[in-house]
Amino acid sequence: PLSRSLSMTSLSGVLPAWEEDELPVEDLLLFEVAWEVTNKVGGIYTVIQTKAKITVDEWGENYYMMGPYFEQNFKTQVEGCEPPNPAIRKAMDALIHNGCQVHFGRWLIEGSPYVILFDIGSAAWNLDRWKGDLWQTCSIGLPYHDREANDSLILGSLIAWFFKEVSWYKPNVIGHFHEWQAGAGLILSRSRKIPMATVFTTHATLLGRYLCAGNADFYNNLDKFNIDKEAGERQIYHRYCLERAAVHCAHVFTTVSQITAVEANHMLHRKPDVVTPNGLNVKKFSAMHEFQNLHSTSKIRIQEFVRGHFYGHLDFNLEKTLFFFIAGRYEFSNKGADIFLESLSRLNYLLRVRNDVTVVVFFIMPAKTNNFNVESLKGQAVRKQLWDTAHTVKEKFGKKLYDALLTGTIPDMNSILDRDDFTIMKRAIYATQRHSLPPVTTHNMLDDSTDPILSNVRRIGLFNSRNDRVKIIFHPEFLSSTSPLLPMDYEDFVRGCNLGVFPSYYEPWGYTPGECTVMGIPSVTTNLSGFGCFMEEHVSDPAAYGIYIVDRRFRSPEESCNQLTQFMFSFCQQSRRQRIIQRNRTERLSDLLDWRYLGRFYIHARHLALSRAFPEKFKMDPMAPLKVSNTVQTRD
Ligand code: G6P
Ligand code: 1S3
Repeated sequence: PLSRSLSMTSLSGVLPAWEEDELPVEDLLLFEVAWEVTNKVGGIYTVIQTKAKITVDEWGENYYMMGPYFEQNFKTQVEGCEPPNPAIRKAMDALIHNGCQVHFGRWLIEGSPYVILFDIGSAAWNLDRWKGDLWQTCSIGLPYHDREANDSLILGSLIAWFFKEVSWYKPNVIGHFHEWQAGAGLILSRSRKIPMATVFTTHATLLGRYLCAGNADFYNNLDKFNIDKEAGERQIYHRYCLERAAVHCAHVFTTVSQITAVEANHMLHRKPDVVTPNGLNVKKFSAMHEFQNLHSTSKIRIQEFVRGHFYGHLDFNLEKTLFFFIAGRYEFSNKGADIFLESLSRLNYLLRVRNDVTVVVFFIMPAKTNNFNVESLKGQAVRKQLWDTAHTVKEKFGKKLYDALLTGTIPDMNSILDRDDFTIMKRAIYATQRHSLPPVTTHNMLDDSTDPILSNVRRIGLFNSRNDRVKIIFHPEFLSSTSPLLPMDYEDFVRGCNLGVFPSYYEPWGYTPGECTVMGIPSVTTNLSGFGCFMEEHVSDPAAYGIYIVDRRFRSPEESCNQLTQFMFSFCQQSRRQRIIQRNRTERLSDLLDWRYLGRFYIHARHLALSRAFPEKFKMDPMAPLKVSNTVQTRD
């Protein structure tokens, strides 16, 4: 068999089954709360946005997402409408009559879930009172200068108030809260004894993220950190308290991977009840070759960009050029950009001495910039000018050729182009002369001298010179199809690349390699990322399927660098045919990442929460066997 089966038991212990008639969702309301509902900040947006479809399929009109209201997001992503449920309307009105704005509508994503969005600004005048309430209830004090924590308290207070109003109508409610920013709502609802079942999911722990970024040997010292002291020293003690209190108030606590479950146990002192791995909304093409064609068309667009960026230095063969990329939140060492750069410098050496392949590497990580730089824009303008010149000359050439053929003659090829044609061609070629190397970054960086990627590029000396076989392009902004420089959205860009490289040190799940997988693009991940561990557990030979897992757990950084270099070098040694076969195999793993299967863990978490919150009404047999239909098998 090409892979082992994914069984629900292997991930999170035994998943008990419910009797079919035990859980009538018509009598239940499900509310999912996150700061990133209609509001893209990072990975949690992807979780709730991609999961919406399967949740709406299950819950229909009884499913509501809740988050902060931002006018721009509402205008562009939400279709306002009336709540169909009178209890929701009345609860909203109670808040509105007290001067707080609440908005309702359908989020225009797949599944069109209902959203209830709370205007933080309209309720900010309550902040001091609500801070007092929080202090009285659980002795957590928030400093005035932490805007994010204050906003999360306002959101949480509004949400707890809303749940209180809903509870007058006595529905059975499940509240699922994501990450510490939604934690206050859970803490306040529970402390006010509102009858509801609660789930809290963490997508990373606050301390884990900070400690890893600070270069601590995190995983070997998990049990040794003095967590209160560490949080205090980083001035995040109050946030940490919100996170930890939410974890302990919830009926059910979940996180996105086994590795983060271990981390949470140490950092937050509660073992997660369920691991809820992140899925994707996988779309299958009816024809297998379809995604290969998409790779080809997107790659042509990236090649066009590269032609412009390297104008005057295009002495490498684009047919023998591979495109690698790293993308994500700009956390230099957490996302593994540090070992990636070091490995690229080694790869550059290997390719110079042993291979004729060129690798162009894109870093897509947003940093502070002052717009595109002139040199990059000029590159695309020069390319466009060359294209226009070639087109003009081709038109004239074609017309003369056509006229000659009409008169039954073959024209003299030496005189078919006149002096003017040569002049405009020469001028176009002269315009491609440049006295500087193609730029490493596409934007004017605000912190150029201290930027970690640029500092390391300077250290290893990868400046896009002619001798280098590894070229670097740092695009410090997320991609957009409306960009004047590289007009592609992220999905098309990924499709056009050959390899995604994500050698993270801190990565609770890691969507980027998963997104590559479902598009049939091979990727590098690590055994410190939730995704990497998940693949290691469920696929018998991940590398054969284009999932290269760097060992960052049991090897030194030097050894991990060497392993990453070897992965990239052997990838460069593959023939085109081998790459095509490998992409087919990568795409076959998509089923493993589909919410249609991974959504079962969320269902389980909700059932468990109901059985704990309302044990008389909702019973769950922990020893009941797992249903066989929950098993995913990859195709051979
Ligand atoms: C797809 C297309 C082929 C193309 C290939 C390029 O498979 O169907 O027509 O040649 O991509 O693959 P490469 O790995 O060189 O980017
Ligand atoms: C977090 O976002 P991040 O990139 O800061 O949550 C994501 C969704 O669960 C997860 O994929 C990622 O690893 C975490 O780090």
